[in-house]
Amino acid sequence: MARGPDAPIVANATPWGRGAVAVVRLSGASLRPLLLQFCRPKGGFPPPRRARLTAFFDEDGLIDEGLLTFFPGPHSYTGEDVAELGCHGNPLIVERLLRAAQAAGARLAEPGEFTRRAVASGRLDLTRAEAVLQAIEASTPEGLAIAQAGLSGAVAALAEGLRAGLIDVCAELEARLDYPGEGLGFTEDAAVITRLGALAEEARQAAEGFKAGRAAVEGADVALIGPVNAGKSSLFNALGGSVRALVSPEPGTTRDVVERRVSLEGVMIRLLDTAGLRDDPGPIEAEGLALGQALAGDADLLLVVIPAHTPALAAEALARSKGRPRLLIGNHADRPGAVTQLDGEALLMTNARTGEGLDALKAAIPRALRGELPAGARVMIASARQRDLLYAVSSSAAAARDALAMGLGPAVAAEELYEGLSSLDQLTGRDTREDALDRLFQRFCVGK
Ligand SMILES: Nc1nc2c(ncn2[C@@H]2O[C@H](COP(=O)(O)OP(=O)(O)OP(=O)(O)O)[C@@H](O)[C@H]2O)c(=O)[nH]1
Ligand SMILES: [Mg+2]
Repeated sequence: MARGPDAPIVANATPWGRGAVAVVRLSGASLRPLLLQFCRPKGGFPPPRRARLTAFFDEDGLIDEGLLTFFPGPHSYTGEDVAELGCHGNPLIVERLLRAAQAAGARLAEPGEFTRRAVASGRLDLTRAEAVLQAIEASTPEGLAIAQAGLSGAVAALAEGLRAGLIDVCAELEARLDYPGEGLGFTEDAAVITRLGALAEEARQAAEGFKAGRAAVEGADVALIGPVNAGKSSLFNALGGSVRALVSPEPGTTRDVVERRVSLEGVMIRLLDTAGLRDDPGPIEAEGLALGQALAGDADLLLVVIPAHTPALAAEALARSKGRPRLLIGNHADRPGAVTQLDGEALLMTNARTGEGLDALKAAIPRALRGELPAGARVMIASARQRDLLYAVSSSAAAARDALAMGLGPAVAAEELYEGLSSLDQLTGRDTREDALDRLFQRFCVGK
């Protein structure tokens, strides 16, 4: 079977399961003869991009009757010939179709391979390829809007704008290097320094939006932790709006990790209730504790529930959550002697029994997940890869600015800017290193 970069590949493009229709997709250099081995379109091969009623066959006979649509390269998703076979949505049919395509010479696609080919052929830049993944993953309308902006080139345009700015300054610096004696006619240092500062700030602000973007696209995991009887399960029930976890005055009520989905201000949250911490847990409780700690270890935000009337009991939970994104909640706010701060840090006061303080908590959670955004900032990115590269661009521009300000000369500043340009190249995939591509595309589903 052909294994070259444009060898024919095939995959199921729709979710496995039963439905009105399923779509099997193929891509490759010249698909027509391959398709005609197992597709019999009624009235001849369909014209480009027009669906035609087609019988699909294998050696056992008719597989199904469906629609064949042919997208000749280079004006297709991948830039190669692409075919979509629409059939009835039954996994038995889809499997037979996949086997027939393989018998005709296609191989099963790797995850993300269709989109990877689109990048390789220049049909998509990397920021748009990431937006494809986000458009599939988005769990809120805000997330979908970010993905769609990325698809229509918002991140690519940001990168192009930064690139144009950096190249402009580079040209200016190179001119000084070429004609060192001629001070006249060149932009004053101060103006270049201001320009570089603005570029550094633009890249930094775009990077800062990552937390908010990721929360909107992927949602977030939030775990309740704290000592036994702090009121974790009571808050879990109150945040979710109905009783899902057992609540009792007996310490060690929760053993398993209980989870539910809660949407707070447009952020889709997987809320986890965990077993309470205490010194002498029984063997089953200890296992529950270990499980809870493992899951809480991966959470995006920890809600540390402190019994405000006996805050000393929360020492372990506080130590465990130190340095992690967390909110300190003072529950049992109604109890005599309830403290409202701990180590100088104000507690978010709640009474899980009456619901007091709950609205403030519901507002604080999405705020913590989104992070602080500069006023009026537009969130554009939801990819950690893009965030890291934008920070790199920002620090290159800032380093070039500082080099000029300290009088280190245009050569040093220009060197920094070339670094920044190389980060931008990685952002859009102009300079596409294989390992970065591998990491990106393995997150895709097969068939995309
Ligand atoms: N007075 C008062 N009682 C509360 C408050 N929150 C919870 N309780 C009570 O405290 C007891 C323990 O509550 P849970 O929600 O089961 O506590 P937990 O942290 O989940 O405990 P474990 O599962 O054992 O770790 C129950 O009797 C609750 O009704 C509160 O804010 N004020
Ligand atoms: Mg509990």
